[in-house]
Amino acid sequence: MKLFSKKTTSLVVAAGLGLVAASSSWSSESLQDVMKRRGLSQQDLLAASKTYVPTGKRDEFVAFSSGGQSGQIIVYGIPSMRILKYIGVFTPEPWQGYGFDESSKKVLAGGSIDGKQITWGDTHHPAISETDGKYDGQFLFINDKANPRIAVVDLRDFETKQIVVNPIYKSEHGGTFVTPNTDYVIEAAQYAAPLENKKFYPLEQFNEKYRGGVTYWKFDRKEGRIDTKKSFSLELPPYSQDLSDAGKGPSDGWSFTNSFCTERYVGGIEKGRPPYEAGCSAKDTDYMHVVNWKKAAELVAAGKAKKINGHDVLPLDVSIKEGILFLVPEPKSPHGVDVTPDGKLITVAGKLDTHVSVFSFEKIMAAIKAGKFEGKDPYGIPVIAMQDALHKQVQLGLGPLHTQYDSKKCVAYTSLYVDSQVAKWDYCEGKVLDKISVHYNIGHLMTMEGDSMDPKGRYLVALNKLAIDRFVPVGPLHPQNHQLIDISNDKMQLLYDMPLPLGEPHYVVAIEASKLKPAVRYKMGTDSRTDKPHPGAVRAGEEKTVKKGNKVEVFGTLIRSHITPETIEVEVGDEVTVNLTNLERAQDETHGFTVSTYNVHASIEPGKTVSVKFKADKEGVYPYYCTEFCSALHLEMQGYLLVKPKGYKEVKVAEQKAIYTKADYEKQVKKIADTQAVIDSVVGFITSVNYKDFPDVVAMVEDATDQLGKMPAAKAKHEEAAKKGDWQNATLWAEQVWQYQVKTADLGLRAKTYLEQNGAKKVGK
Ligand code: CUK
Ligand code: CUA
Repeated sequence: MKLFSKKTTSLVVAAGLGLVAASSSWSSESLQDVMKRRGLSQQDLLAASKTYVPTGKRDEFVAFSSGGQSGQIIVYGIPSMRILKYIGVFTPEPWQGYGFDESSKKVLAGGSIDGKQITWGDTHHPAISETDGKYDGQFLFINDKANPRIAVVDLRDFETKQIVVNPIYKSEHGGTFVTPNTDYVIEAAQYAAPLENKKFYPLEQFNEKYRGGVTYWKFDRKEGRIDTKKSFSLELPPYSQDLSDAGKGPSDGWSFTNSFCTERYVGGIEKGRPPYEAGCSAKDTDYMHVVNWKKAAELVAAGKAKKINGHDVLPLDVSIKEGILFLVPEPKSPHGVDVTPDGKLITVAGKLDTHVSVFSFEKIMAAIKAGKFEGKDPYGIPVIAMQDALHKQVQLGLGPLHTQYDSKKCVAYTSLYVDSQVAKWDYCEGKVLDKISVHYNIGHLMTMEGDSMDPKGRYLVALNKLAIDRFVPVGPLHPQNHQLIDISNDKMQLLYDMPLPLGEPHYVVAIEASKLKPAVRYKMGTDSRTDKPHPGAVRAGEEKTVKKGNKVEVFGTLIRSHITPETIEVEVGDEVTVNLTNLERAQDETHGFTVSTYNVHASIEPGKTVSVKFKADKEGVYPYYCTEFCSALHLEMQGYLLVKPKGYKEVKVAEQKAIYTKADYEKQVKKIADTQAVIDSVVGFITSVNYKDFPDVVAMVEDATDQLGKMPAAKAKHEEAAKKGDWQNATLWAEQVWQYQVKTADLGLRAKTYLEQNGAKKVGK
């Protein structure tokens, strides 16, 4: 108790002193003084107060940003713009053991193409799962443009669960976009190529043999996985399909995909031909593809698809004959296509045209119904005249790219790349309402839930491609700049610049924080990548090491501050699998695990079971340890992997000499009694209040009970050793009892603080 209470009080005193010192030095400076000293304007102060989230308070929205070439997802809060997490998706992420433990390696291996593992990705568009066209906060999807793949992230634990490879594309861009109930995840191709894998056709046969397409990945919400067998694609002309969006409300069942380079131009400057950029933007218009995906799914179910690389593909002639595919001309090399929240209009941003073109779904349907087409494209797809489909064209400025919607009716925001501006405009009346400059060269922009049927307004994030002079220089490669803009008033107000230090994020989606319901722990023994019980899981006391031939499998556990087992003995050449279950229930009590030089790492959150596997191909002594600072004795959370030479004979070594005496033992026993008093008082407090109403506290109490449960065995050992006068073992086993007490007390004190801060009430005895 002495040690314990001294430590605790001195810590409290130190913290108190620190606080006093800090507050006195700042209190002499007024807000005015700070403004003057830092050169801040009233406007700056207003902006700061709109973004500042004080300690203990939380953000209103959570944003999921594409990590661009990092192959990851970046999670941050709005309005604070504080980064909360990186999610490894197409790229290994060491902290979370992603790509360094067995189950996550399997997820990454799901993204292998032609038997080759690809460990990077060019992520572009994240999408949050929807129910009735509204964000439901359950799943997240993202695409990889470079290697045509999409990934599924479960928002219960923010972990990547699945990567699927598109079997017919070589690149893709128009993904991921979900249908209003997340029945399908849309992914459109980008650069046309032969759909059969590994088949060569010369560029001269571009028009005949190269194809684009759009894929509808069936999402099985119950399993939380994409069902590749029920997924299908539409064969499309080689038109460089680009961004896509799903219809909603009245347009549900349809989807819209932009294109560029419908010239089908093939460059080749080496052969004296004008370059791609010239040939691909020569025409005044490209095509928006209008697809009836609901009917397409029925056609596939009716056996009208043909298999390419084992995947159902509806051939062009079938789609044309069945009347599920139409084209609408759209101005020159457009970029974003964004359906309005009410599902009635479709905004296409011009890129090389200063207008956005707003198409009417109703008009498109009327033309289709009346069979009113201006002609056919070279592949026989009916083309609806632009004026027959157009609702309005609005001149916004140079380089319109992407559009998002406000909670206010008819209000949209479009990014202007060349002008480096955001335009606020009215898509019903067709007029510009406001403009604001951003820094610099904006790509996507994003409003809160602004691509759903229920936009929340409030904030807009501009995803700027260039940061130039905004931040302290860090070399020729600059960070990206996400700028937060207040859109709650008529005039937009720039609030904050956030440097994003990872890849070029293309798109970001943000959801109300209250809609996310992530777990704080796993059901004991869960494999988080399969969501199923892990075959390597064991409970406390069941730890074992099994050796079969040259395979050694460890079934171990982790709990503050102990790894079971503490030694793993193998022979050179053995294949070693270490399964570890984190027995903790308390929130945030993660342990990590690594073995020196074997390139394995696991992050094991409460309840999780993870396995790492390696070949012990080097004789020697390899420490393993916990990599998360989990407790005061975190550094002592260690063990040794002993890799012995083949046929090694044990050598008898003299026992370590005893160093502890009877006096040491008695000191330990006194320490144990004192600490028990602390525990008793904490337990007294906890049980005197309604702690059972606080699940977090219940979890801590369960963990504490676990620790206490280990004490009797250790206590019996120290008492028995003492009886024999073996002061060495008696002292060490008594120390172990005290370790269990410390961990119990640590949990108890945390529970007590939690209860005090969260308004626990006294309960009547
Ligand atoms: S794209 Cu990058 S700015 Cu991939 Cu949505 Cu438009
Ligand atoms: Cu467990 Cu550090």
